[in-house]
Amino acid sequence: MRIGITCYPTYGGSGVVATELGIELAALGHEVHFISYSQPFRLNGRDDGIFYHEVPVSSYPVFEFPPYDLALASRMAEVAEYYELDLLHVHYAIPHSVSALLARQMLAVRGRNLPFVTTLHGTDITLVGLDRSYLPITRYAIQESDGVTAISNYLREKTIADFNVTRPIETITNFVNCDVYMPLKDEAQKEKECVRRHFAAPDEPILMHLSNFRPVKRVNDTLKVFALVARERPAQLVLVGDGPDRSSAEWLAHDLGIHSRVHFLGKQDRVNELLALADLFLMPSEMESFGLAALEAMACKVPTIATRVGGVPELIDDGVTGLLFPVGDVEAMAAGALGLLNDPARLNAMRESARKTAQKRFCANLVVPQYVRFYEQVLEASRT
Ligand code: GMT
Repeated sequence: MRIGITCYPTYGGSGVVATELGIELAALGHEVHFISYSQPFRLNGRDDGIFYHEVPVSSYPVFEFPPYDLALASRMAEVAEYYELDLLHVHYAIPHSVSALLARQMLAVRGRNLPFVTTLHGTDITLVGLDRSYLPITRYAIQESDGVTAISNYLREKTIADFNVTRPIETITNFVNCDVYMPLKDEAQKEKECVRRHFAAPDEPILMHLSNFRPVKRVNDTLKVFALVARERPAQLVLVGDGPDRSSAEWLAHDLGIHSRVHFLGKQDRVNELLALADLFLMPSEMESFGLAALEAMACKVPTIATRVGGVPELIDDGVTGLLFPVGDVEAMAAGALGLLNDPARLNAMRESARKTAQKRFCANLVVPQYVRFYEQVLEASRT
């Protein structure tokens, strides 16, 4: 198949899923065309079967807001025609599904069929999509998509309830490549120890957080949990990523007196190598429709201390592959983390279960074929 993929190319889970999906599809022999305003950050631009098409957005003095969604629709139609795409797959409904709808209509009048699949990721439904200025058009584009998927049952049900969507929505969960996200192999152990030494002494556990540092991630709760843990035993906290809440988190680390134990790494490539250094992952989010970062940690054999929100319970089995707590209950999260760190046998059992769950339920080689089957169904239906 020739598949066009559109996503937000910068830091963020939906862009990561879209990019990883494109890479996996290309590895299966499909031709993948990314159409976006910049190259998705996990692509290196030289992968076989993967092409990148930039969307130029002209700015004129008359435009207070340059219309990216229109430029995207034009480019989608152009790329689809030139490269004979079979379908488009857009990640994050706003505005991508609206642009895809326009592209489909532009080609339809020229007698060309271009079905599109919309994958819902999270705040496109739970936050932005519910804003009155976006809700009607988002609902329309979801309803008019040729196929719609959601990354968890939670998000699927939320979309049906809040958007009054009557068309079918299929749950296809997020996935992880378990050969890339994995505990470091023995031969890599020495190097791991070497990198680990940057952050922690051999007997100090490393707690890790990875996000785009937006308010929904409650990064300050990560620091508060860690401060309570560090009061009881030596430990280090590694924070990966960047975003609007980074500076307040840095100040809080200072105010809590833990800054010498907290490492802000900013945006990083190859997060798989960092995750594999951690003993516990912290994800105290206000909301997660899935929680991709926790899955990536699980695949690296790292259990997560998380909040019981959205689709997280579909990913983390409380007490088996991680621990779940109410949002904001930093004391309970710290007690949970300490309980595990002080009980190596229990922590090890949880580490094993985390990896096994990632492999058995969320591995790319199980989930990506579900997308391929879904594309085939959409193509079949769009021909009739
Ligand atoms: O909806 C968002 O916040 C944006 C999106 C992103 O691009 O980071 O995150 C969502 O999609 C991820 C990938 O499918 C999920 O793992 C995240 O749980 C989800 N975020 C939220 O629901 C807050």
